[in-house]
Amino acid sequence: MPEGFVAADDIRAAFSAAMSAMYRNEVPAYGTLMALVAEVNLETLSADPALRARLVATDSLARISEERHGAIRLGTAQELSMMRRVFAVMGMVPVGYYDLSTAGVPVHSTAFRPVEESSLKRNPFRVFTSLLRLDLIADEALRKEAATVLAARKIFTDGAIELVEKAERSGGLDAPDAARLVQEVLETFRWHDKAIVDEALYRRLHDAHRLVADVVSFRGPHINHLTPRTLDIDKVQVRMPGEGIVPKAVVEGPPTRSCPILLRQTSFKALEEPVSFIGGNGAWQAGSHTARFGEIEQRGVALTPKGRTLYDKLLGETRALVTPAADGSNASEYVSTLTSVFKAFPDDWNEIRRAGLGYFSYSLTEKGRTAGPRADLETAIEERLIQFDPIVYEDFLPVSAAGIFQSNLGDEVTQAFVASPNQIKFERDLGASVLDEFAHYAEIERSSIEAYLAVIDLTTAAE
Ligand code: OOG
Ligand code: NI
Repeated sequence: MPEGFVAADDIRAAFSAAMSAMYRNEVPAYGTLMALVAEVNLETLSADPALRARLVATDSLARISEERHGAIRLGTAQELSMMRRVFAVMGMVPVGYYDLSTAGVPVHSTAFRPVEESSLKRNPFRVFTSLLRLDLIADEALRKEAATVLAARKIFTDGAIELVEKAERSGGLDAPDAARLVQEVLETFRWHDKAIVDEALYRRLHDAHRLVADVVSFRGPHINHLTPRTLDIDKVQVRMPGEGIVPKAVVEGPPTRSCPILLRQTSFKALEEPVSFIGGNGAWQAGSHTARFGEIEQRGVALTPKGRTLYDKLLGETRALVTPAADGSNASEYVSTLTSVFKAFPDDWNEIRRAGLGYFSYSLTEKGRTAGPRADLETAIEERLIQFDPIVYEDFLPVSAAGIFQSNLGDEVTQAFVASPNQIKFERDLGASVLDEFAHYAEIERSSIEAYLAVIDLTTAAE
C-alpha cells in the first residue's frame, strides 16, 4: 500500500465502531443487549481462567464483546455491485453463497468479510448482505411497481461514490478521506422513518412478503441488526426477558456442546417502529414497520464438507421430529430433541479431527521443535510433537439465517417458494465471484501442515 494510506483493516474497524454507536443510539434495546453480553462475558471469564488465558494469548480479550457482524437487504444488482466496491475499500470480500428461497425468504446472500487471520484479529466485522429476488414474487404488476421504485432510489451519497472511486484509482485513502468515507457510508445504513411509498403500496408489498416491503419501501437498506460475540449464548438467552427484551423462541444452530461446532445464534425480536407513508397532498400518513433487532453469536470449529453433511442431516432429522414454533410453545422439546439427535456428532476434538469432520490448524510444540522425524502425523500428535487447534467458522448457516429472518419478519405462517439457487445470477449482479468457504478453510489447514512438514520430516509416512 502506498505511504500515507490508512490500512483497509483500520477503515473497517472505524466503520464498525461508528455503526455500533449509531445503532445503539437508534435502537436502545440493542444497547441493553450489549450491556447484558458484556456482563455475561465477564462472568464467564472469571469462572474460567483457562479461557481467559487463551483469549489473552490470542490477543482478543479487549475486543471480546465487540460486534462480529451486521446485516442488510438490497434491492438491485447496481446496489449490490456498488456495495461490493465499498466493502472492498474496508478489506471485506464476498464469501459464500446462501440461497434462502428454500426457507421461504425471497433473497439470496453473501457475507462480506475479511479473510486473512491478521485482519480477522484486528477487526472481524462482516456484513451479511442479501439481494431481494423479485423474480420469486408471483404478482407481475407488483413486481414491476417494486422494480420502478427501486430503480429510482439512490442509496449511496455522492461523497461515498467519489471516495470509493478515488480509493480504487489510487490504491487507498489517506486519513481524512478514510474518516470521510466512514461517515458517508454510514448514511447508507441509517434508518429512515419516512417511507418512499404510500400505505396502499406498502400493504401490497407486505402481503407479497414482509421482506419485500422492508426492502422496497425505504430510501436505503437500514442496518437491520448488529451481533456481538457472547461466551455463553444460553445464559444470555435466558436472561434477556429479565432485561425487558424478548428473545426469539430457540437458539439457532447446533446444541450446547463441549466442543462447539459452526455457529450458534439468537436474537431479540424486531421492534415495531413508527414510520410515515406518503399521503395525499404532500401529507404524511402515520403507520408502523417491523425490521430492526439485535442478535448474539457464539462460534465453533469450521466443518469439512463431510462434517457439514452430517450437521445438515442431524438438523434435518431434528426438525422432522420437532419444528420449533415461533411462540416458543415447544422450545424445550425442540432443544432436548436437538441434543439427543446430535449425540451422533462426536464431541471430542481428536475424534472430530480423525473422522475428518472439522478443519484444524497444526503447529509444532516446544518438544516438536527439537525432535527428529516421525513416521506419521498421528504418531507425532500422540507423542505431543504436533498440536492441533480448531479453525473457527467465520461464515453463516442458511437454515439459521432463515430462522433469524423469520422470527424478525413476524411469526405468521411462512410462505413456500420453490428452491431456486442461482449463484451464477447472483455473481453476475455482484460483479465478482464469491469465495468458496470450504476451499478457504481447507487452504488454512493445508498451509499449517506445510509449516510443520518443513521441520519434521514426515515424508517417510508416504513411503
Ligand atoms: C439476515 C439474517 C441472517 C445471520 O446471522 O444468520 C443473519 C437478515 O435478517 O437480513 O444475519
Ligand atoms: Ni445475523
